[in-house]
Amino acid sequence: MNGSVAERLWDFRSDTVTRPTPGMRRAIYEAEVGDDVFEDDPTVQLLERRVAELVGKEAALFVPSGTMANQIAVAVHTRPGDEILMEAEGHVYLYEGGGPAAISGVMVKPIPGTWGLVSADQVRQAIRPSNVHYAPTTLLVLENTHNRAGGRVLPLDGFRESARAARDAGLKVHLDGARLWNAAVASGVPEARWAAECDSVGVCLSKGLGAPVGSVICGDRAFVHRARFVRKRLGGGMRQVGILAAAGLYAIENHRARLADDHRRARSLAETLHEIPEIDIDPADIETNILRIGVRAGAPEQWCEEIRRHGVMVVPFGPRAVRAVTHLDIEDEGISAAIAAFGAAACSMREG
Ligand code: TLP
Repeated sequence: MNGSVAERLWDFRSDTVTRPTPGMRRAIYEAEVGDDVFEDDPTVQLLERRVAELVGKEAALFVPSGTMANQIAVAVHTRPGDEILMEAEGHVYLYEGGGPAAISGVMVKPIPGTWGLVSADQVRQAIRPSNVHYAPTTLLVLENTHNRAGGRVLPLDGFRESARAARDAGLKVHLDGARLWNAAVASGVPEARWAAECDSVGVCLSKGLGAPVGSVICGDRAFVHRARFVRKRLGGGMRQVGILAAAGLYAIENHRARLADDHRRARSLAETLHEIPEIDIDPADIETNILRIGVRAGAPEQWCEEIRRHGVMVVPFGPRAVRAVTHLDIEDEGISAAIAAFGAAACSMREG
C-alpha cells in the first residue's frame, strides 16, 4: 500500500461494502431460478413473500437498488407537476440524482427537520391549499434510520404523527427504509409497526444485511402491480435473479439480529473518539451503525487521507465531519484500528 503504515485496510465508508459470506455464497449457488419477468422465479417469490410478511404489507417486489425502490414509489404515488415533501437531508432529495424531477416530473419541497424528522406541524404547513395556482401536494417521504442524521432512529410517536398528518390531508406516505432493519433492532419496534403508518416501504438487502445487491419495495397489491410496471419501464425487470434473491433471503434469516453487534461497535468507537479533543462526537447520538464524526481542525478530506494511511477508510460528510459505518466485515479488531487511525490523524492535525 502506497505511503501506508498499516497492513490491513478496514473499510468504514459504508455498510454497502460487505462481501458475501461463505454461507451466502452457498445459498446463491443452490438457488432455484426462473425468468422473473415472466414471474417464474420461485426464489424471488419466496423473498417477496418473506419481506411482505416482515413489513406487514400485502405484497412486495424485488428491485435492483434502494434508489430504484424510492424512485418507483415516487412515480407510483404522484403525477407530473405534483409537489412532494421530505426532510431536507433525505436520501431521495440529496443522493438520487434528481430522480423525482427527472423520472416523475415532480417538485420536491425540502423541509429542514430535527434529527431527520419533519414534524406533523411542518407537514401541515407545507401542504398547499387546493387552489388552481398551486402544485398539488401528494406525497410525504420519510427515512428511517436517517442517514444524514447519523443513523438516528426517528422517534415512533413523531413518526406516526407526521405520517398521520400527511394521510389525513390525503397524501400518500413512502418510507425509505434502506436501514429499517437497523431501526427495528435498535428500538425494539418491529418493521411492521413503522410500515403500518405508510403506504409503501422500501428496504435494502445490500446494506447492513450484507447481500451483494437488492432492495424490496412493499405496499398493497394495487401499489405493487403498478410498481412492477414502473420497474420494467426503468429497465429493472431482471431474469434468473433468484441467485440474488437467495442472498437476500439468507441475509434476512442470518444477519438481522447481528445488526446489534454493529450498533454496539459503533457506540464503543464513538465513546473513545469522544475523548480526542480535535473530534466532536456525542456517543449518546450513536443509535445504530452510522457515526457522524465532527472534526474541529482540518478539512474532512485531509482527515480521510490521513486515516487511510493508517489502514482505515471513511468518507467526508459535509464541511466539518466525516462518516464511518460499521457492518458485517468490521470486527472488534477493526474498531481498534479505527481508534488508532483517528488518534494518529488527530495528532497530525494538532501538529498542523
Ligand atoms: N446510501 C449510500 C449512499 O448513496 C449515500 C450510503 O453509502 O449510505 N436510502 C438511503 C437512506 C440510503 O442510505 C441509500 C444508500 C439508498 C436509499 C440507496 O440505496 P442504493 O445504493 O441501493 O441505491
